[in-house]
Amino acid sequence: MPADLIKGMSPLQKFRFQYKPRVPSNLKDIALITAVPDVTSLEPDVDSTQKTVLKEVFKKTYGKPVIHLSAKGSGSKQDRKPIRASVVLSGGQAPGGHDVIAGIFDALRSVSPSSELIGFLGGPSGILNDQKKTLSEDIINAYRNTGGFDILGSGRTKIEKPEDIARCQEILEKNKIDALIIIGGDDSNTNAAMLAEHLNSRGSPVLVIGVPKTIDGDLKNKFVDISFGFDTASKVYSELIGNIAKDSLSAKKYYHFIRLMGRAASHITLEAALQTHPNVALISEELAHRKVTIRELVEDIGKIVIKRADLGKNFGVILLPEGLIEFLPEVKTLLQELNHVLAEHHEYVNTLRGFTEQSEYINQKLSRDSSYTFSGLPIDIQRQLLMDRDPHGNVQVSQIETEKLIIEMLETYLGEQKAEGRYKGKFAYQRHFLGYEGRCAAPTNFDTDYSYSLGRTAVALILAKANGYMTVVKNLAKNRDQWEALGVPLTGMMNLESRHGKQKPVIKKSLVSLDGSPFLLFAHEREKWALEDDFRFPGAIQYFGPPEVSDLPPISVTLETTEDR
Ligand code: FBP
Repeated sequence: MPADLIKGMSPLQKFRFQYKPRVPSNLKDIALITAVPDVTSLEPDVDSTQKTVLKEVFKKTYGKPVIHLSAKGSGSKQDRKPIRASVVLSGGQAPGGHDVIAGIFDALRSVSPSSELIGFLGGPSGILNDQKKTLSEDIINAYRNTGGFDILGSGRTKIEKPEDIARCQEILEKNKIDALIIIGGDDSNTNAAMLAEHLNSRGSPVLVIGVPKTIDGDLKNKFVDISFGFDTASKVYSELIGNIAKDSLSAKKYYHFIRLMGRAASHITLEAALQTHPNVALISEELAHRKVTIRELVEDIGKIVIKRADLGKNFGVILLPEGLIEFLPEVKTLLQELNHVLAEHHEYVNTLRGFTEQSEYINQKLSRDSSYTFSGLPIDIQRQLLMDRDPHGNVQVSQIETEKLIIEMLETYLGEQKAEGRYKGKFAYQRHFLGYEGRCAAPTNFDTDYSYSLGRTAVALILAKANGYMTVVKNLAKNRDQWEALGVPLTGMMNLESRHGKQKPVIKKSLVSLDGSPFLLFAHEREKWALEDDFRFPGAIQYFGPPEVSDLPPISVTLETTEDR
């Protein structure tokens, strides 16, 4: 048996280890970096009332300046003491996490070969339980340029209660750690800001730095072009959508409904639409803005299906974002009521046996309109809205099969149209959910270079004694040499939002902007895509070959950073 053929790693795995991430020029030599703070402090983009509250909450860390990193230092290593840094991966996996850690590790070693990097295991709970491992050169080398978060594991425990924040201080100080680097999304970075404030106000020397991670693309603002992981995940999905479109075009017998991950925001769906030109792509933010009901939405899709049938086309590709259901006005109201009822009556609800009893009880507590909406949803979806909650009580949108709901209602609508002689086609479908397929893919060259640069930036910020900062690498649509690394105070990205009925300071989530170039371009083209089958086939991620193929940034990032700013 030729067992050697399948022994060990795949050829790509082996070659990928040899890839040397490219970094912006101001990050090339850590010894040369000098931190240059802006002369003015960074104010968050909120009204004066919100600023007053933020100043009160973040007494020590509010109003710090942006820190620029200049490569014009002296190169002297005299006062470079070894650093003992720690790192934690928080939340959903995103391609590039291992490269952030490799970037931190290499930069620490270039500060001093005696520097150490401690990784907390299994996400933020690893800090609370003091579960950790020291990352050696061998461990790091085994994970360079690979997907996944398996070097340490990740988790969704939130460090926000005062006792958890105090416990973190205790663990970090007990372990003599100089800095904690939190790799996470908007919530984890919000908690990083709270921890930074706590440590500073208690006179602790430990620094906290956040790194922007999430495939969802909703952690971006005038400083952050995009979080790491978005590029790879959306490229994986776009490849698969292109393949499905080709199948649909060849067999001409199915409508493919493809639900895409991305939580509330539709950035992934929009990027995938720009990459592949589907017949229909639903953008939740637009539907919410137009206050489209489920019935109207189904009719809009149905009209396209009917027009295509008139052209002899009974097939197509329809993309929908996983958060869609939460944006439809009647479902949004229903969810708000459900959250309220569940919060108020959760102890009693937990004593009820099974879904039927629970839903009957809760239904009585809803308003007439919401009760009507709830009862009209398929049982599976009712169950998911009631029972599949994450540890924080949020609906787990990735578990809700919205496409099922739309397909069921579409079949009814098309049946009615057929009975009235307005539809002569045949409707057969396939359902897909693309999410977990993309979160741990081997990072693209873009994500590898970007993530590694973010890791190096974190160390440059530790050297600058920056506490409560996010690592930022800007100008991502340009060549790597023109990328620019800097540190931005986390409080400068905050606003107040209502959480569980209370106003809370949080890092502002970015939804798809209906005035932004990516959406406007999509809106301009979509009528043509609906009927003409102008599919685009991005193909598989290329790790080698011409830069025009292998180094491309996401289309939406190119559009936003070159035109919108
Ligand atoms: P983060 O916001 O933590 O980066 O997670 C992103 C995400 O992949 C979402 O797109 C998705 O809704 C969610 O995680 C799924 O969560 P889980 O991994 O717990 O199933």
